[in-house]
Amino acid sequence: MKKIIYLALILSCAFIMGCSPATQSMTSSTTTTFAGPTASISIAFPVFTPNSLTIESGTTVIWTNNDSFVHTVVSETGPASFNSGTINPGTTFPFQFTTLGKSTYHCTIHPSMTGTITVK
Ligand SMILES: [Cu+2]
Repeated sequence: MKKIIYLALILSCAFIMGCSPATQSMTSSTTTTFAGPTASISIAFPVFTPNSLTIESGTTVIWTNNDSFVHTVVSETGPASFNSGTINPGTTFPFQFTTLGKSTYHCTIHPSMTGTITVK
């Protein structure tokens, strides 16, 4: 009986290790459906790609962290105000733009990472 418990322990340890973030694909992300058009921006140090994006009002911009580092997306100037908080590797931050004009943003962890969203 003790052997069975010991074996179960080994198996559960192997299972937990197999599920650790280090072995997960960094490109994995959840699929979410948004109303209206969407646009995608990739986050990978040291840049946002594209770092300059023009969209129509009502578009939801989805930033995806394709990096192995944590990043943020925080508005700087312009009509849109947003703060993603921490975006972990492999996760996304969506924000719908409804006000016309040009907004700038940056990553608070890497201030040299900047971008602009222009809503027409
Ligand atoms: Cu960053």
